[in-house]
Amino acid sequence: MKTALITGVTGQDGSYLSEFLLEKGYDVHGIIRRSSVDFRERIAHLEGKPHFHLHYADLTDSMSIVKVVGKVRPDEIYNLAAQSHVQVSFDSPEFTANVDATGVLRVLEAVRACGLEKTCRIYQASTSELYGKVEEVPQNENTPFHPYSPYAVAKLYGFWIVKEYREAYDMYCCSGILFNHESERRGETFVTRKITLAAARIAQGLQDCLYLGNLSSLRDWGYAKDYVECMWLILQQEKPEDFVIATGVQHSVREFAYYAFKHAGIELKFEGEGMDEKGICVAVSGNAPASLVGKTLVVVSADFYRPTDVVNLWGDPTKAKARLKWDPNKTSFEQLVQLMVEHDMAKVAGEGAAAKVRMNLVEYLEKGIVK
Ligand code: NAP
Ligand code: G4F
Repeated sequence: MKTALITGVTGQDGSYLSEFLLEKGYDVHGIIRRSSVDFRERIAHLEGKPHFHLHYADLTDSMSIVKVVGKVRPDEIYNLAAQSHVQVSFDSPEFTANVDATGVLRVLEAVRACGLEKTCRIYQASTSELYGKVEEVPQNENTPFHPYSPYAVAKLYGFWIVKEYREAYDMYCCSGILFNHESERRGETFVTRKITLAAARIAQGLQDCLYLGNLSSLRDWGYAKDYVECMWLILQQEKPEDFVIATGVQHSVREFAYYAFKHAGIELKFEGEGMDEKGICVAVSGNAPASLVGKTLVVVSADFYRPTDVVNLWGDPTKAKARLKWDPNKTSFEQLVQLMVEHDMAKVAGEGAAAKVRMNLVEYLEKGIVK
């Protein structure tokens, strides 16, 4: 039985990767951080399983990483932990660098300190944000990097230190340069999930309007569940190499919003330009309220613009297709939007029902019916 250690196990990718590795028969260890609320929704269903173990550690704390690596002695490490929100990296650049740059070095050094550099394979979660202010489209393994946010600059260090340790110490460590991948487990402040949740809430009368930033930004969006397989495949190759993981298909934020609202029963028409652009409801279907027709449901707000924004990400997955035998189009853009909206329609309906029960309870209490 192989042993894997996952940093960032509570995140979107960490949760899918844990499921994937458990199914492959791995003993899976994850590191978690102490928090005042125990909020581990994405891995709650795995806790208590015989081959799933959690350890407290933090990527900003070298000793904690050394202790876990020394205790678990993993065959494979998947370093997914990061302050992963690009906009937040402008507000917390130093913390972002500490986790996303120096944190990678701490993991590599922990492996060396524990004498595992010849046996332990390391996957580093690199990112298409490295291409930043892009110098060519689509982007492949040879496209020059031009990071365009504190997050991307920190991740660039992570990429290069992994490459350096591979060459200097002959370690099996490599990067997956993953383009955006989304899912029903995506954090709620990333643009796709923000949109699918808002579309569901607006369709169910629980939200009036969605405020977004740059609608023209272009992304290559894939399904996170498909992408974790690549992380594993990258570590199963004969030689350690870096790979671009992407679908090879590009869409704008505006298009994502259009299709998400459509799946929620709301037809949008976008009018105006730049900060004045609006998404107006022109028709409804299914259970979406007819009263939405004619209303402005998407508004552009300066609050969600970034000091520098990456606007043209489009990956070329040729190498991954050929060498990893991986299918980048297993889940299409349309299927991705649909599965996220369906999930959020059900989630919001549940929340709506729970909110109604709470409201009824408050009314009963006020009327003295329930004490
Ligand atoms: P995510 O949902 O934001 O998860 C990030 C994980 O990192 C969480 O488990 C978080 O723990 C953990 N973490 C943050 N700071 C930490 C610290 N100081 N010590 C230990 N753990 C820490 O991110 P994701 O979408 O799954 O992405 C996984 C990785 O891939 C990240 O490195 C991200 O930068 C990279 N990436 C993501 C994408 C994408 O489109 N999703 C694309 C390219 C690369 P808490 O739960 O305690 O916060
Ligand atoms: O969903 P986003 O916040 O993702 P972003 O910045 O592309 O970063 C994600 O993907 C990277 C891979 O390329 C990862 F490395 C990173 O960890 C993270 O997972 O924003 C996507 C685009 C941006 O251009 C942003 O300006 O959407 C634009 N956008 C427009 N309105 C918005 C909004 N982004 C957010 N988060 N919120 C908005 O209201």
